[in-house]
Amino acid sequence: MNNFMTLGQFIIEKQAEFPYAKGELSRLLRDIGIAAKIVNREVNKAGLMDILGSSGTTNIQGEHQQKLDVYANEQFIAALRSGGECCIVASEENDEIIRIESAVSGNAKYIVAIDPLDGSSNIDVNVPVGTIFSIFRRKSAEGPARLSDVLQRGTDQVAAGYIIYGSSTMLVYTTGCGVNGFTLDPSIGEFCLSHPGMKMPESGVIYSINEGNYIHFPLGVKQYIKYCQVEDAATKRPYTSRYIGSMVADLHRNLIKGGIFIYPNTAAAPNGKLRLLYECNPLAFVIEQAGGRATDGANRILDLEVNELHQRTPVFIGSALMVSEAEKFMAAAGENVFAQSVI
Ligand code: AHM
Ligand code: MG
Repeated sequence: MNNFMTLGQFIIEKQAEFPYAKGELSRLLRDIGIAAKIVNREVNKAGLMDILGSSGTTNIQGEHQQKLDVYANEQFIAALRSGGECCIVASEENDEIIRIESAVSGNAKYIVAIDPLDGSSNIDVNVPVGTIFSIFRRKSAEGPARLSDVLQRGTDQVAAGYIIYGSSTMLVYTTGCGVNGFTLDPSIGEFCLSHPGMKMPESGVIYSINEGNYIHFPLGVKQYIKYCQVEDAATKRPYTSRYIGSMVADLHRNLIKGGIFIYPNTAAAPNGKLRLLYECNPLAFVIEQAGGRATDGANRILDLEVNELHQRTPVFIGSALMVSEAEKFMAAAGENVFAQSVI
């Protein structure tokens, strides 16, 4: 007998705890797991194939898309389409929502928001990248599902998670009852439960922020960074600075070791860079379920109103005590957080 549990077995076991569950969410999670394996295979052999480099197209944010982004997007959409449980996909790589007509006629009730390949600028230098996903129930009762079904608050998510394609590949997800992590065993092609009941340390010694943008940061963030760098034995400062440039990888490390990740607003980008629907909300759900916190510097991410598909938000996410400390600096800096003063 094997003493490990595969993702498929785990999902079925969890479903059995909800006697009225029809298995639709379980099948949806299974579909995401299948697409993740296909993307993982391609990410791993990216250096061997003529798949790197620009695909020559640009996404709605005006960012350069790379071939693997496009590939990952296609794989996840194809898996969700053939699975039949998802009626709309909202993707970072698509300007508009993607309606899955066959699933609509079959009364599919789930909506998936996805960043198919986060950190894609790191692909061609062998640095970890990730996939982020968020799952909602559609709100409208009949007719084709629509954009308003997608624009739901983070608190409405029924499941969310990420896949990290790193030194090993992991799928980490929550359905609102804690967080579980599965490591891909390439020898059997299965995600196996390796990190049950993941808990984020209340505090840590790692801060993750692109300090190259320091000059543009709000005053509160500048002051918090200085706080991280001051010597203080009681709080184990100075902290360690770690920034990979793939949010999934930075958060995954901080989830395990304890730490804070900040991508703030700046004068030039008043809403920050990262997207609410398919980056910040799903990761906030996971981190909160692991005991951490996620805010925009003042307000809980999961409570933010979602008005646009590709809406951005500043994000302060990680160990609960560290996020609270950073928030104090933001509050103390007052309303005019865009003050361009240099400390
Ligand atoms: P992407 O989805 O286009 O890859 O952008 C998101 C990424 C995050 O993974 C990462 O934390 C951030 O952008 C890095 O941005 P920057 O280079 O400005 O620090
Ligand atoms: Mg992204």
